[in-house]
Amino acid sequence: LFCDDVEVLKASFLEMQHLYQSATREISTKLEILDDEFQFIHKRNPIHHMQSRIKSIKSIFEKLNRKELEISMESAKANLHDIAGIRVVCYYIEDIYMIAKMLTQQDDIELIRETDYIKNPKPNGYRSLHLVVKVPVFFSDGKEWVPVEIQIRTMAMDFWASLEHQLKYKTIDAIPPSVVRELQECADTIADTDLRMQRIYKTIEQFNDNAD
Ligand code: 0O2
Repeated sequence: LFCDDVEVLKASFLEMQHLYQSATREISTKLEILDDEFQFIHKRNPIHHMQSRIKSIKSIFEKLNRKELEISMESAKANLHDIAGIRVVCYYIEDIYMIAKMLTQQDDIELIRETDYIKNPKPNGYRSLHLVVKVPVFFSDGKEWVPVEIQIRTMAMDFWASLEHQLKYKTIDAIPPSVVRELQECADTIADTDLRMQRIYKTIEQFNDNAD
């Protein structure tokens, strides 16, 4: 690339970053409002914490390259749905579906794709609910619908995914089959514990309702 090309690329990346950051802020605010309302009504928060990130220019280009797509900002905008990402970590499994439903029901949100890796975990054991939604971002000269990938999972699912991600990143070679199996087993144990914790929560809730 020539110097001028690099400068043009940098400028268009900054513009794109601003666009996706604005979309992320909109979705985060919507989620915070839902979390606050739930706390007000039910006296507990469904969301433990949220993280958001904009994909770096390096990983955008790596992904385009991997998918054998044209390497340009236009191509990234047209082909990648996960330039902006929000991870929503919930307390219980049922909170995940409730948050997803309350968000996608809003009339300025367009649901593009839903992948349920909780009902259908990935072969390695990965679990999360993935949504791709589009949200309108308004600027001085018009509006643009911007896609955001939302990963919704429990704290337990997040614990597994974070460690597995780190292990994958640290392993130079392919992970040995025995370790793959052990990771799957850990994911199953964690999923089972998630269900047990939810049952405990329901029991306590019932107990409190009966005491009222
Ligand atoms: P990062 O750094 O987290 O962003 P797509 O090409 O996007 O249409 P893709 O890439 O198959 O389809 O999307 P998928 O599998 O639905 O979800 C991609 C993201 O989910 C990943 O982003 C991870 O964040 C997370 N994820 C998916 N599978 C796994 C897994 O097996 N383990 C862990 N730890 N996370 C997973 P990136 O871009 O890979 O990375």
